[in-house]
Amino acid sequence: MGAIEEVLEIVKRRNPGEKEFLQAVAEVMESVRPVIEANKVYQEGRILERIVEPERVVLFRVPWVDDSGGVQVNRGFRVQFNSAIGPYKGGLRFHPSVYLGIIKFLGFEQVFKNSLTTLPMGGGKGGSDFDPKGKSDGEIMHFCQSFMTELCRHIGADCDVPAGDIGVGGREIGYLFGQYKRIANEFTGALTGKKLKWGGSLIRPEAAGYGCIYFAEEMLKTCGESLAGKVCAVSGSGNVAQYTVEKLNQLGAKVVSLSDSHGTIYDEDGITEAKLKFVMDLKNVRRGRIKEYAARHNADYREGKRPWDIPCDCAFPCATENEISGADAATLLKNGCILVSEGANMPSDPQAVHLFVSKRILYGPGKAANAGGVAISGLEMAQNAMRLPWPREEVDRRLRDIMIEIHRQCRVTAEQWGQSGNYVMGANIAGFVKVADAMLDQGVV
Ligand code: NDP
Ligand code: 2IT
Repeated sequence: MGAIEEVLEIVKRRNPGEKEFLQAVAEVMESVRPVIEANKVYQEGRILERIVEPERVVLFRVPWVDDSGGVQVNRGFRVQFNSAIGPYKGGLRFHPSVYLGIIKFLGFEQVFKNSLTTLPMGGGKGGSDFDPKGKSDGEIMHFCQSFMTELCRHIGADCDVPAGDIGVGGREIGYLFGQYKRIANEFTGALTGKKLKWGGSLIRPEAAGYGCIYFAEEMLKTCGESLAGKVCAVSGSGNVAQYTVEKLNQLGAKVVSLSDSHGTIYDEDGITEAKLKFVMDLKNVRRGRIKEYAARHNADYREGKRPWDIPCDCAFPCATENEISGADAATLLKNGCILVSEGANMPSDPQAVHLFVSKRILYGPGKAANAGGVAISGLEMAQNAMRLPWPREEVDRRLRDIMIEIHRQCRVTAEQWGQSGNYVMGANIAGFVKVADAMLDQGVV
């Protein structure tokens, strides 16, 4: 058995039932195969066996009291995956589907994503199976305070810095930060995604979506194309989807879809700036369903459906993992889609990834294309440490430069390993080598 197969066997045996984690590991292992075969030092240092094992997993009880006085109990997680190149860094996800396998897949992806950003950040992820849907502000606050009461002993500005992800935005980061500050008795950058008036960074809310589009622009430039005039399908309607649409509009593209966990809207006339404002109010303030958009703006609503059968030039999955199946990918290709840039983490299943890569479309995997979010979190950490905020233009310029650099690393690395244009290989190998070399330098730890 080869080194890669052996590691995959160990991972399967040690992590039974954690299918998203196994999926993420299998993809990275397949990509780094030639690097491992060409560099005996990685095998001698058992880098693969070490890199698939989180440095620390914290699992805890989160008890809280709901509005009717009932006691509720959720599970909290923080997976501190790898600190070879910096403090653990990565978001928190509050969603009923959360279990250890989801947090481990996200933490594992984060290790390589953070490595690609060029900033000194290790990888981690956390969250809870708490469902924020239908909860009052008070219930969200009580839950966040209980969650942080335990989490606070495991994090810190130089140790582990959480941020948002699905179900965790500015409101939740506020409650979490308030409780952290109260218990730790210090105002430090132990969380990112903070609001502007109390330590946040300009452009952080926009960063994942804008970055995903900057990455798409770079991919299109390699064949002399641009986003102007392109018909674009976007999934999701949360933080990443909203700013993906905003940037696409600014660049002259036409966005025709958005979705949520209940269904998809198809607006052939395009989701203009004014219509996007409606979506932001609907999702961020009123916390309603995307279905309302259809009635208000005379668009199609497709209950229970995803956007991938809508004809488009470019697709931007910005909702969740495995939201593009092999069959969806085939439909996108049949309809002439030439580019997929992933705002979400691992939104394409392995069959979809295989199709995109083998048909040689411009396919930007999440760990490269959505790295703008965590990159600006890294810049928020820098600003907090300096106690100096940077202007909007400066942060946006740095975001663009970072996305250009990630794109360059992917291209050059893929080329170097004889896989020209394969952004999956490029991202996985470039992300891996930096972390693996740091692990070798630091000995067997
Ligand atoms: P939000 O909570 O703001 O929005 C999530 C969106 O995805 C909502 O529209 C939600 O619908 C939909 N969604 C969530 N789960 C499912 C599901 N199981 N099936 C269908 N739709 C679903 O999260 P974000 O926008 O922050 O995150 C979206 C994706 O981007 C995630 O994969 C996340 O990991 C990734 N990401 C986020 C970054 C960030 O900084 N926030 C950075 C990089 C990546 P509904 O409202 O019905 O639940
Ligand atoms: O998946 C991700 O990169 C995020 N949710 C953002 C993490 C962060 O620390 O900003």
